[in-house]
Order: sequence, then structure tokens, then C-alpha cells
Amino acid sequence: MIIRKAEFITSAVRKAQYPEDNVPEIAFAGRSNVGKSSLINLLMNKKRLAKVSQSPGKTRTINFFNVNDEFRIVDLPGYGYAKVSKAEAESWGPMMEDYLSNRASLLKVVQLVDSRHDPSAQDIQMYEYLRYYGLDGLVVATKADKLNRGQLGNNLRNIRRILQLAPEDNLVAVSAQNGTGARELLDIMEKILNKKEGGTPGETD
Ligand SMILES: Nc1nc2c(ncn2[C@@H]2O[C@H](COP(=O)(O)OP(=O)(O)O)[C@@H](O)[C@H]2O)c(=O)[nH]1
Ligand SMILES: [Mg+2]
Repeated sequence: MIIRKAEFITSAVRKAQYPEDNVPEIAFAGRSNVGKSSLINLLMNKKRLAKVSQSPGKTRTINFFNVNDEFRIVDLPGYGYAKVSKAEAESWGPMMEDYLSNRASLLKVVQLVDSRHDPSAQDIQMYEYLRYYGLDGLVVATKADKLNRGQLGNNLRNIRRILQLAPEDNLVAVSAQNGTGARELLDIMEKILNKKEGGTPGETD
């Protein structure tokens, strides 16, 4: 997939603020500070498309980006940051639910986990949630530059086991620092977008 155009559309906290539900979307979910914005910037080859936070936990909105006038990338609010207000922490669940439960154009949610650690209880919960909505099957392990090959291999195996990924589920190690995994992830996203026209399971594209 060639990224010819990537631009911010809008930020939303409520359904009424979402752009029209008529363009395929791929969303990104993960704990605050896991590297979501950095990954989106890497994939889109733009340094400041999604804001990389100096102060973690800042992204409390759902951010929509237009890509190639063909699909959207959706940056979901991060979870697990301790220093948000109670009200903000409580608004997170309904905000995610509103978006995930009833978005016809949403094809897949990319679940981000930190490659250095076992998935947290909240990561597991988030992924269960995606499974419930049939949006699971694509996990990204971030900050892969921080590990050597052996450590990374071990941790990827642990992530697969803890999230109970099936053999056909994708787990991609990425680094926003050195670009690892970007091409592979874009290829997977392209396949997801190409499959959207009502393919049946088992059908190849
Ligand atoms: N070494 C390294 N640092 C990263 C990587 N991705 C993100 N970071 C850093 O992790 C912090 C959080 O990144 P950000 O993209 O804002 O995370 P978000 O809260 O999930 O959107 C920032 O300081 C980034 O520079 C990566 O692949 N490698
Ligand atoms: Mg962010």
C-alpha cells in the first residue's frame, strides 16, 4: 500500500461528532504511552500527524484520519494511565463502547501491546472485548528496538500465549524508531481493506 495522502479529519468524544459511517475504518487501541501515535505517524510517513505525547494520557478523544481518500485510521483513547481524573477514567468505557459496538465501517482494531512486557490485565481485557465484537486477530508489539532478537522472540511467544492468539492471527513487532514492521503491517491492512466487499471466511483474495 502506498500512502499518498494522510490528514486529520476530526476529534470526537460523542457519536454525533464522528464523521459519517461510510468509509472503511481501521482503529488502533492500546494503553497510554504504548506508542500508538508514533506508530500511526510511522505508517503514514508523517512526523506530526498524530500527536506524540510528552505528557502521557493526553489523548482522551477518538481521532479520525483520512488516508488516500480511501479509508480512515482511527486513534482510540489510551487506557491505563493513572493520572487522569476520575471523570475521564469513567468516560473511557462508554466512549469505546459507543464506537466499537455499532460502527458499520469499522473493519478491524489493531491492538497494541508493549513488546518488552507481558500484556497487562487491561490489555487482556481490551483484547477480549475486541474478540467479543469480532474485531480481533491483529496485534502489534511496539518498541521492538528496545529488545534484542532473542528477547523479542521470547516476548512475542509470551504475548501470543497470554492473549490466546490463534496460529492464523497476526502478531507484528514494530518500531517507530527504526521502522521495523511498518511494511508488514501496511500489507496486512491492505488485505483487510481488500476483503471488505463481503468475502466469506476461508476465501482468499
Ligand atoms: N524506543 C521507542 N520509543 C517509542 C516507540 N514508539 C513510541 N515511543 C515513545 O513512547 C512514548 C509514547 O509514544 P506515543 O506514540 O505518544 O504513545 P501513545 O500514548 O500510545 O500514543 C514517546 O516518548 C515515544 O517517543 C518505539 O517504537 N521505540
Ligand atoms: Mg497517542
